[in-house]
Amino acid sequence: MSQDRIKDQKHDGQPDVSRRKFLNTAAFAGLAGASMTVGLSACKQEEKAAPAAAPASAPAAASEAGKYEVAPGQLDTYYSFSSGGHSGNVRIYGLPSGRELKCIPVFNTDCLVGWGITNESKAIIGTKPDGSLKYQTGDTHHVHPSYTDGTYDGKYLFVNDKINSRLARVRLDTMECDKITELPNVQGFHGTFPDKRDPVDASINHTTRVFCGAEFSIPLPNNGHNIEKTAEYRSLFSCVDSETMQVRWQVLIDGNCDLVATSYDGKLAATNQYNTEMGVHYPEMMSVERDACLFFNVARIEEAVKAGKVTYIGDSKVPVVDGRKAANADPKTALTCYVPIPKNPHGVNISPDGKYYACSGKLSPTATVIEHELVLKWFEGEIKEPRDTVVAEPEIGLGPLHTGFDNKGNAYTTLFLDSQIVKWNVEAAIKAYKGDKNVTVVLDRIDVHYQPGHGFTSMGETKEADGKFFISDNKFSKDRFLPVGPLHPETAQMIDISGDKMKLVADHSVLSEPHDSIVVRRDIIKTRQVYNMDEFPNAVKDPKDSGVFRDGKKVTVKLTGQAPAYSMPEFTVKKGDEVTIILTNHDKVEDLTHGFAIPKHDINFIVNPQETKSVTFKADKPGIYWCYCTHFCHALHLEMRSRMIVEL
Ligand code: CUK
Ligand code: CUA
Ligand code: CA
Repeated sequence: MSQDRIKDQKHDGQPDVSRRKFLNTAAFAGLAGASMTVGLSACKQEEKAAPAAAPASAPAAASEAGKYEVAPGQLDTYYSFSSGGHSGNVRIYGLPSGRELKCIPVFNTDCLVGWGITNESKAIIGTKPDGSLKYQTGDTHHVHPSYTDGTYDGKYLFVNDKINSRLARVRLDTMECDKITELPNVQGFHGTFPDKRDPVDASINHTTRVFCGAEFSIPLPNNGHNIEKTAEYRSLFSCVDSETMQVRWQVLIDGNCDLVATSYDGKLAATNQYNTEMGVHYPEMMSVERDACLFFNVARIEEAVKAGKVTYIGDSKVPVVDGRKAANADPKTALTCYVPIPKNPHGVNISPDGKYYACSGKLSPTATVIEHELVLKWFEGEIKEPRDTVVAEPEIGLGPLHTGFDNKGNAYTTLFLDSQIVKWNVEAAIKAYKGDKNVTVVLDRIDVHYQPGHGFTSMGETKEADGKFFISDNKFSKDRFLPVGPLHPETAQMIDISGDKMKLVADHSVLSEPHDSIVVRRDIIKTRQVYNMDEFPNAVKDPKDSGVFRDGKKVTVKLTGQAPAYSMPEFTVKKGDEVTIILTNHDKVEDLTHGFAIPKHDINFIVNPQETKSVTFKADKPGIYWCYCTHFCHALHLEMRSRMIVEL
């Protein structure tokens, strides 16, 4: 694959017609073994009947181009919130323009704002006893906002960290992270989804729980014992309280968790499982024809927790209930339901009408449709086999991963191996599954560039899905943008899905390496323009309160900033002091941010209007240090300085 990539690389600005070969499907067929080959040929037959693919890089017609343009001075109609992958952050861009708006540091450190440098951000990320950060890296895959009654309420955004098994919460009024929780006994925390309403208390219609799936199975507890007993490795599915951010409970399961979806009535959470084999190496993980989509009965789990039918793992105080298959054979008392799905499925998404879950096959060319009501019926004992909850399984193409929905009953699935998006109709697929031969299931296909992972529609994960845009988050961009060296950006391609045929209307470059995004109508998001000084207990409310306050070797320096000056032009500390600087921005004007950097002390952070931040460091180098404003704020921005004197 890497050789093909190099061979296909063109730097002359001309589109390379052979580019789609660079991850050729034959190689993957070999990898996936016999069942993939079957899938491959089956799909090829179907391909003939399906509508032809759009021309590879058809530009939007000239007359169309202006339609998606956001003119200077105009605002976008949507926010897109996007995970930053192993950048550890969350990004915001506008749609349809693709304008980059902000990177929110979450699990990473970021000297633009001082994330991981200020005391306040360190307290959120978590520190070791010596005050240094507990973790400095993260891998964000899935971002989902809080819901009220099935649609976004603009309050919070939740995002996972796969590396260190943490869930973070971002406040949407300030677009800053305010809490991070580490999940006990979990590795590879991957999928996450908040509930869309409270499943237990019908009077509460907003997000109260955030569900978190663990992808990797480990010895429980993971303390050096039982390392070779791989058949006993297990994963946990966790529920975090959206307000306190405490872990409420966990479910011990067979197999693994990958992505997570929640139902609109709050009754079920679902996760796709690609490793029901509980294999340790990938050939084992591909050994069975069907893995599963696993459903959790939230109310029953919480009853079991209440009734004390729980265990505890290691030092963890989080109650754990038993969701393993053998313990849940009787549907009427089961906490979990394992629905068989072909093969190493990836992605589980619920349709905006709340009726169906779509689970893609990844190594099978199919999407499996599971009916929500039928899963509930299985839990009531009215349906015998979990597999009988499946109402459709159309063949849609090779390497299907994630599905987005419009408001007309159509699904749009990314096909990683085919480098395409396939549009298919859910009700038609259900009819075809029942034997109706006169329905057209696959309605359209379009090439994307290249190898799409996530795909999502505007408002598509809410009951307000509007059927306007589908964004294909492609894993390879190769020749689509100016070359920037061996590491390429990714492409978020914008497709107009409002008509019968999909239309590729924009290539947006995105910095490596987003996994998932959501597209939110702009009226839902209500941000603050400035902070409120009273919210910061350590605020220096009056410039007259500025000064150097000594308590033995501990020194607190209180400062304010108002363009173009800090309240003290200089301050003096002694060598060996532990210095805490508290800085309050007294400017009230929107967008008037100040910075504060201290040369040779590795200090760099900002304070936004009316905000207070603090840093603590050792003053161990005698001399003078010009603390300066890093953020352009005023005609006299360069003059905005304060002299730190460190005496011998
Ligand atoms: S996983 Cu990345 S393409 Cu983390 Cu959502 Cu499917
Ligand atoms: Cu204050 Cu630049
Ligand atoms: Ca498998």
